[in-house]
Amino acid sequence: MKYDNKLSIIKDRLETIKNMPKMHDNSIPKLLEEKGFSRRDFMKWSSAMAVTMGLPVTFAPTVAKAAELADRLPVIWLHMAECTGCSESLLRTDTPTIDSLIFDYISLEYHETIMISSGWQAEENLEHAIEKYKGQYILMVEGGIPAGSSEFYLTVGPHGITGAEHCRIASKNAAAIFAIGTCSSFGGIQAANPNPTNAQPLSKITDKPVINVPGCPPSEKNIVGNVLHYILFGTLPALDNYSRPKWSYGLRIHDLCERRGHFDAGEFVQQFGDEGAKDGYCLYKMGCKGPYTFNNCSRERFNGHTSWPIQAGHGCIGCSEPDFWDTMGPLEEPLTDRLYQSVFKGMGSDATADKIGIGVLAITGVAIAAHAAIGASRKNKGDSK
Ligand code: FSX
Ligand code: SF4
Ligand code: F3S
Repeated sequence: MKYDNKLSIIKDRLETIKNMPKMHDNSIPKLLEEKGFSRRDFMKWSSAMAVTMGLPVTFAPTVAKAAELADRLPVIWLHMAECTGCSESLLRTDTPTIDSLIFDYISLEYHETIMISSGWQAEENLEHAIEKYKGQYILMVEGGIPAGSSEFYLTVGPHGITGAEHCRIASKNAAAIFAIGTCSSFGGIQAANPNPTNAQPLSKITDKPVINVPGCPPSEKNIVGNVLHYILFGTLPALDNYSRPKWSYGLRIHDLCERRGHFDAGEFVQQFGDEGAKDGYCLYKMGCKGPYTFNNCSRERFNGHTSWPIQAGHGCIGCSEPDFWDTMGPLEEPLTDRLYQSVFKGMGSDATADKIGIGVLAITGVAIAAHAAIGASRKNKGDSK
């Protein structure tokens, strides 16, 4: 019943989008076919996307339809202070491929990394896209944004407009705004202490609602999934208290980690390259921050579901959490009681339930540390690992 209702809302919305002008002559099934993907591959991808977004697999045909309409919604993508890893993550999208998705299908009206134009022409393209698609375009911003009296640290284009001003102008008439990556969502590495350029998250620059899609970088599934989610629903998804969509950031890395059984059994890697590492033991003692980090990497992985940090043998560094550069270091050591102190230091009498939740998580972290120590001492008794 719950989903019947959703489905009829989505059907109406897709019908409306269908009546919007097409940006391309070709259809996505045809483009995919030309690139060697069968209809079956496309439907498989649509099923996977539906499940990723927390929808029943029966929504696959609806997700496929939404993907087919992805050229109706123009996207403007701005770059601020960052490494371009977020764009790279999208360009590595498994299916649809980089070509079919970016160049051939999603109507990417402006993207400084991949567009051909530069200088005055690029500026004009941006102004034109903002004007032409007023109230219709999706704005995606990558990177932290120098703000206040430090705005001048980031200027864009021949007019020397600041990045913050670009964001303010572009966000004004956007239909939906996504902060792509941890830098845009929370400030990122340039906002790490002492934050010399006063880099800020996008949500501090615009007063319009921003959906955060953090990760350094976020996975291609979370970027594409959020576009599809917007096409399907046209409304803000359910968000956590850091404005992250719950469908992608609702669980901790630790909850679905493939090494979790080893954690529970107290089997830990003690040193990179040791026997435990070869046997896929838990990386907690090597500094894994999976117990404190909310993201879906353990379920979705990267690069076409090929691998992810923990599978590759390094702990999670907590890259989708606010201020992780300051609060999750050193990267290759457990946090033990340090997070516990820092969380409670910042918690005044106005602490929200979510902050308390994090406090509880931190206490869990201490328990985890104790568990890890106990597990290791047990293990170490008869085992040199
Ligand atoms: Fe880089 Fe994007 Fe990290 Fe930041 O990613 S991968 S520094 S989140 O803004 O380019
Ligand atoms: Fe996985 Fe890290 Fe949790 Fe170990 S501590 S189970 S490696 S997320
Ligand atoms: Fe980042 Fe941890 Fe995933 S480091 S990519 S949130 S496994």
